[in-house]
Amino acid sequence: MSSELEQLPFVWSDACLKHEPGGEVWVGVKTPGTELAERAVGIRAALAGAGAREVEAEPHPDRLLETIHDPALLEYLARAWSDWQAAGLELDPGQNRVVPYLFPHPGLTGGIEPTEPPAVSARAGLFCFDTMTLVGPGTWEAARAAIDVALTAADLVAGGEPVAYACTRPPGHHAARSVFGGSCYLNNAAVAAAGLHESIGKPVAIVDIDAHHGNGSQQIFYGDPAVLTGSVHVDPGAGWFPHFVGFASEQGTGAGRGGNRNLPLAPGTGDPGWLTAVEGLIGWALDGKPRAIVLALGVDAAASDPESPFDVTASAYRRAGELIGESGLPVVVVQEGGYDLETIGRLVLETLCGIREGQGR
Ligand code: SP5
Ligand code: ZN
Repeated sequence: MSSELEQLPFVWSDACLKHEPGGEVWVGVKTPGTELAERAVGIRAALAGAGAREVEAEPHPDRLLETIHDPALLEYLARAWSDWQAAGLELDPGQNRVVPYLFPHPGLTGGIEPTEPPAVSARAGLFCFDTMTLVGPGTWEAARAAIDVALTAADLVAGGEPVAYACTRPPGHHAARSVFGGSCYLNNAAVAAAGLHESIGKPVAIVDIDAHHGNGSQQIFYGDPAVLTGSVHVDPGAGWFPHFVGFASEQGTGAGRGGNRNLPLAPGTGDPGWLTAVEGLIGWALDGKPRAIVLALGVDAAASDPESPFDVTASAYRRAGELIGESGLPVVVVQEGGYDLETIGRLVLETLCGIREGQGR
């Protein structure tokens, strides 16, 4: 048995397996789900096989979660499935997941703040920004458990661990303060950052290397100097999700001006271009003198991944980990995307090995 990750703490909750997306509605068609429980199972197997130490997630109160998300979103998500069922929508018209059908665009409301509609079918569009992020019976329990996973990892780092890994599922970086989407419901990395700036100090930097722009983390902290947010991702201007945000011109506002950095890359980017961007992003974050790093680790930039057009190898993920580790800062690693079940465990493992090496351990 390998011991590459000997004693590295990875935080786990069985409840994270309870979310079953049940598909993704894309251009009106229900396609198979991509954000599957098997992802977390594959990661767990790889880390256990490398000698990492599994830590059960500790329940945490809602206090930090409520600093990140609008209470209306939390109340909605907690009841979305039971309300959908109670409204009979599961049987008539026969939809076994919560799916929105209209959205209160600013152009529809003319700038009037929309209120929560009494129709359950309409309510979904007030809180969800796409049609691909469905809610079913286990969704809330899993999403809330992922917050406990992230906060437990943040506690371990606050307690002196140089690095802790949070096996968060569903992922979180597309979830903004009052809306969810992109296979994400609650922003695990943002809540971990809130925990860290309370325990370790400000600022904290979120470094997001998922293949997609971390739009939720950007939005949550856009005007907040306590958390720097940086993301390297496939260029939304080249036709990629989240399409409307993630451009280099988005740099923060007010007291948070200069505190957001986007490095969009062309589809097809491989190791050299991706690693140059990752290194640049880490350098930018370190210029802000953070006290800790939250690594929003999506491994969907890998060449084998079905959801992104990047061509990144496992050894580049290891090098990215080294660069993070060489910062000398405490690191909470929060799982975001990564959809190739064959390679997801190895990609996470390589990244964590890199962090350890970079930290000189
Ligand atoms: C956390 C994360 O990596 N979320 C990624 C969400 C991006 N999904 C975009 C999907 C765009 C449409 N793809 C068509 C495939 C239909 N199944
Ligand atoms: Zn992604």
